[in-house]
Order: sequence, then structure tokens, then C-alpha cells
Amino acid sequence: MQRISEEKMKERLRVYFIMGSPNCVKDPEETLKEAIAGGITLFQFREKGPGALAGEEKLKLASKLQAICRSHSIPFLINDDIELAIQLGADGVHIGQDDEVLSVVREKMPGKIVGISAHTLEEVQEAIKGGADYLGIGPVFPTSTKTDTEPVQGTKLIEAIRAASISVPLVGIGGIHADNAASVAANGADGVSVITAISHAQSAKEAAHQLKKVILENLA
Ligand code: 3NM
Repeated sequence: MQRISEEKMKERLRVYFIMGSPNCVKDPEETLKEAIAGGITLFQFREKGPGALAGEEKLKLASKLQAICRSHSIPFLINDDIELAIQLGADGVHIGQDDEVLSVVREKMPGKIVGISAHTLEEVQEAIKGGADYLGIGPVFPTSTKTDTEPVQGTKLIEAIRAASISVPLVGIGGIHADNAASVAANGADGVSVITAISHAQSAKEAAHQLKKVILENLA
């Protein structure tokens, strides 16, 4: 099965919303619907952190969120849990450096979107070799959503990737919101991945809309 083209992937990355039930102040389904109404372009179900659902409950919420994405033609990705992604027929997965080996995941999910987090140029090269469709680069800014991150790095690695003429689709992640997203796009990211900027916003719709505006106005 053919992989998504770089060009299409980049368009999908403009406003990449990540969420699980521990991130939500409102109902997760409502939050996702609002975010979609605001213009998010990609969604990742990441059920992690204090109070995260497991087993049947996790599966149920994933199915509901997948159905919402499907009815709005927003690709639905799952964080880490490859088996769940296969079981649900998700549109793809996102993995970290410590999860399953990328090339194995790639083989398990032919034609699906496979993304990976990368923190050094070496990891970037390995990810491309292993068949990643996109990279998550972070944390760009301080974040309290994930406690085991690498050190904050601003847009340094994103700039280095583009300076090396590497065209791989990528997003910045970590502490990004509408007020600081401009520099992430201007320095070479194809979009931004956010959790709290949308999931904790008074209006998820407005937050997504503002982020999209900033990204589209500042793409390099
Ligand atoms: N990964 P928020 S930072 C899930 O640096 C995740 O790889 C990161 O949440 C990385 O938008 C992060 O609320 C959390 O800061 C992003």
C-alpha cells in the first residue's frame, strides 16, 4: 500500500491536536468536536497520565473519538498502542524513541501514517531511514503536560534539519499556543502539535482557529 506523500503529510500537520481524557477539562468528545470545528487538521488519541483509561474503557473512548474524526475526514492516529491502532483500523500511530522499533511498526502498518519523536539530527536520519512519515520535534517550549521530556530546545533542531536540506514533514511540540507558534512555523516546521492550547482553552474551537491562522501566516 502506498504511503502518504510528503506534500499531503505536511498539509495534515498544520494544526495537529493530541488529546486523551486526562488532558480534558470538558467532555473529550465535545472537546474534539469543537477542535474540529476550529480547523484542526490531524488528531492523535494519547491516553496517558494520571487517571488514564485502560482496557475496555480506553477502547470505547478511542472508538468514539475515531468515529468523530471519520465523520469529518480528519485522520485519527493513536499514540504508542500499535495493537489498538490495528484493532481499530486507525489511520496511523505516533511512537517515541523508546517504543517499538520504527521499521517493525512500519511493516505492521502498511499505507498508514507513522510518526516518531526525534531529538537529534541522528535520530532524524534514522527515522527517515526507518520509514517515518513525519517527525515530532520537541519540546520547543517548557510544558507541564509531559514530565519525562528531553530538555527544552526552542527551534534549534528544526532549523538544523532545514539547514541540512532535509525536507521531511515535521511538527514542533511542547508548550505551543497561538502566541508563540509563529516562530515554530517560520523556522521550518510544517505545523504544530498541541495538547493544552486546545484541550484547556475556554473555547477549543477558537483556540484551534487562532493556531491555524498563525501557522498559515508564518509557514517558511
Ligand atoms: N511530547 P502541551 S512535549 C506529548 O517533547 C509531548 O516530545 C513532547 O503538550 C516532546 O501542548 C509533549 O500541553 C506535551 O505542552 C505537549
